[in-house]
This record gives sequence, structure tokens and C-alpha cells, in this order.
Amino acid sequence: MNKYDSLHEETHSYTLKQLGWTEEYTRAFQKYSGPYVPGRVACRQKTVWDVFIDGGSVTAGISGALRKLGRFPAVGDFIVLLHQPEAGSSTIVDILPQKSVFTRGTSGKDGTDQVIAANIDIVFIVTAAGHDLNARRIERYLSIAHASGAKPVILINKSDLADDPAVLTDEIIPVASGIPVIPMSAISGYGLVRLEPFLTSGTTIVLIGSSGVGKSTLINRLLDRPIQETTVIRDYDGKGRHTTTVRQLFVMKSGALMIDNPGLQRGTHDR
Ligand SMILES: Nc1nc2c(ncn2[C@@H]2O[C@H](COP(=O)(O)OP(=O)(O)OP(=O)(O)O)[C@@H](O)[C@H]2O)c(=O)[nH]1
Ligand SMILES: [Mg+2]
Repeated sequence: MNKYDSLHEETHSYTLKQLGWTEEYTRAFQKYSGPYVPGRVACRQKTVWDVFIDGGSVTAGISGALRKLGRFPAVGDFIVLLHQPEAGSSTIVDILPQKSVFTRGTSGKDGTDQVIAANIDIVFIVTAAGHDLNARRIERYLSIAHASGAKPVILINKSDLADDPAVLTDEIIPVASGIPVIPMSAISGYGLVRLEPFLTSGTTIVLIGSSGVGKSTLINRLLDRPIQETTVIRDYDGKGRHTTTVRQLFVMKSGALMIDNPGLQRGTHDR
């Protein structure tokens, strides 16, 4: 056994196709056979990755070769896994070509963009009624979303706190250049019906936005499993607020795949 031994193995009923796998990935995977299986990264811990495979999930490490190249799989990446359950070991040995890469938009110390998630179809830019609602901030998120190649949609959450939810969109529509702007409430359910066209099976959606706008609350509402499933990845900060600390991919009731994110920093130029 090596130090990247599988830490645990769980079963679920999702096929790779339900996890967003397409013919393109089948072609890219063709050169692998034998003990290799394809998978999709659901969560990156510090040095291990939670990976969905056909019908189950495993915790895996990465090969020395990937590590040397600095190629660390991101949430949403489709990967090649050297899966040897009899040896209790699972190692990610390759990352399949990415259809889109969603980055923070700023370069890291080593000059590489910080990848938020890979293979994203739609970006839900989440803001909320109240002090987070700001056209400059939305413009900044839109430029990151456009650079990724994924389709953006703007959600104005907590519309239950506004006297007139329709008015919430007034400041945002002028900067949205035709992109849908949807006032909604993850708590009351207002406007959720307008999300349904985007929540199709196998579609991958990443949620971005400031801390506290309700990204995790929305995911909890749309999840196919009980809310408790998400509590393990959320910290309680003692002030009555939950904060996401780990980026993670979840499967929704509708079959859509949603990636929850820790809140992004509010930019200094937003106001
Ligand atoms: N009134 C109201 N409160 C909401 C709504 N959605 C979320 N909240 C509340 O807003 C707070 C923050 O919600 P979270 O879902 O943890 O926010 P988040 O965007 O995931 O925050 P981070 O994980 O820190 O990025 C919680 O107290 C929620 O109950 C809503 O539609 N209406
Ligand atoms: Mg959260």
C-alpha cells in the first residue's frame, strides 16, 4: 500500500453519464484499459480528492508524475483513476481534456490562474437583496464567467426580504447585457421555477458570489439527499452563520450537478 491508499469507498446509484460524462470523454479515455477507470472529482481536500466513479465514490491521491508537473485536479475534472480495490488503493494518473475552466480571474504566485472548477456548463452568479446587490460586483463576476466559456445566469437571492422583488433587478439588468436576471428566494421558494430550465440532468453548474448570499442554502433546497449530507462540509462560526470552506460537487434532485464554493472576496472596486 502506498500513502495515497483509498481512505474510504462509498456506493451511490449515479452512472458516469449522470455525472456529466459525454462521448468526448469516452474518446479521450479510449487509450486506457486494464485497472484504469474514469471518474469525476467531487471534492478536493488538502492532499486527497473525493472522486465519483460509476456507481460509487472513492478517496484518491494523485500520481507522482502529476504532482511533479503541478497538475492538480480541480473539482469537476474528469480524471483517469488507477483503481485497485483489492490493494485498497486509488490514484489519479491523468486529467482528461477540459471543456471549460473556471478560474478566479487573478493569477497565482506561480503565474497560473487559480482554478475554481472545471467542465462547467453554467455559472450561477449569486447576489442577494440588501447590501450585496451591486452592479459593479456583478460586472466583475460576469467578466470571470465569460472568460470561462460557461453560460452565466444572475440570481438575486433573498427576494423575500424586499418589498417588491421585481424592483431588485432594476440596477442589474442594465449591466447584464441580455443575460437572465432572476429574483428568487432559496428560503421561500420564490422564483425557483425559473431555474428549472437550467437544472437539466448532467448539466454542471458552479455557484459563485459573496459569502452569506445563500449559495449553500440554494443547494440544500435542490439536493436529492437530506440536508444533513452537506453539514459535514460546513463550519459553524459561533455567530449563528454557516460558512462553506470546501468546494464540492453535489447531485440535485433534477439530475443537475452543482458545485458549491466558499464565498469569493468582495472586490475593493465594487463600490
Ligand atoms: N431571508 C433569506 N435568508 C436566506 C436566503 N437564503 C439564504 N439565507 C440565509 O443567509 C445566510 C447565509 O446563507 P448560506 O447559504 O450559508 O450562504 P453562502 O453563500 O453559502 O455563504 P458562504 O458559504 O459563506 O459563501 C443563512 O443564514 C441563510 O439562512 C433567502 O432566500 N432569504
Ligand atoms: Mg456556503
